[in-house]
Amino acid sequence: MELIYKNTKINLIQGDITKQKIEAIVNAANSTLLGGGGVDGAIHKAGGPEILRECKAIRKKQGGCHVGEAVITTAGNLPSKYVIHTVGPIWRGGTNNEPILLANAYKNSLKLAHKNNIKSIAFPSISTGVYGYPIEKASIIALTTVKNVLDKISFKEIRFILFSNKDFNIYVSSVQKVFEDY
Ligand code: AR6
Repeated sequence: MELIYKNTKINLIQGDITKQKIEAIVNAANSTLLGGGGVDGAIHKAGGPEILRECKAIRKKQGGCHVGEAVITTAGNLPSKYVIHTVGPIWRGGTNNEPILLANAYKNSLKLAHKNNIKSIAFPSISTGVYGYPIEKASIIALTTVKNVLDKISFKEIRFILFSNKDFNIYVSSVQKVFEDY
């Protein structure tokens, strides 16, 4: 599914983020930046050791990555040029600042992309796997945050890569809610 908002193409695709031919992909990492399961594991596996090497260098310099923040590395053997690693919040019932922290993860990833002159970027559904964030709520935050950023910064394309058909359908219905007035 595709729509245009303020000159930026927003695309929802069911698929594997490691297969995307796009300037930058976003990783749903953890604060250690040392890899893990889910999309993080898939990115490191497909991208090769260069990504972990750069993550370790960032750890040395700044001690990892806080929840809601983002860092950038090479994409190694992936078809992209960069991986932006961000850390979403762990869902703890929703009253522990989870919505703001999740919005920050999207916002800071986009700001870092802009700083690096990246025009096209693909996101997975951050925090909705191992970290347990309910995807209906998370998708509204993801899309609202992107919409708010696009009111200030323009990109060529922002792609959401949803791993399952169920997740894809939830994002499609959230797009209709968030962009209904558009
Ligand atoms: N392409 C696109 N989406 C994927 C892929 C893929 N190849 N693989 C999984 N997903 P998760 P989180 C989806 O658990 O909840 C890691 O261990 C998945 O179906 O990867 O932010 C990190 O190291 C789900 O919808 O990330 C952290 O410790 C979404 O990606 C922790 O998990 C996010 O699920 C982060 O948890």
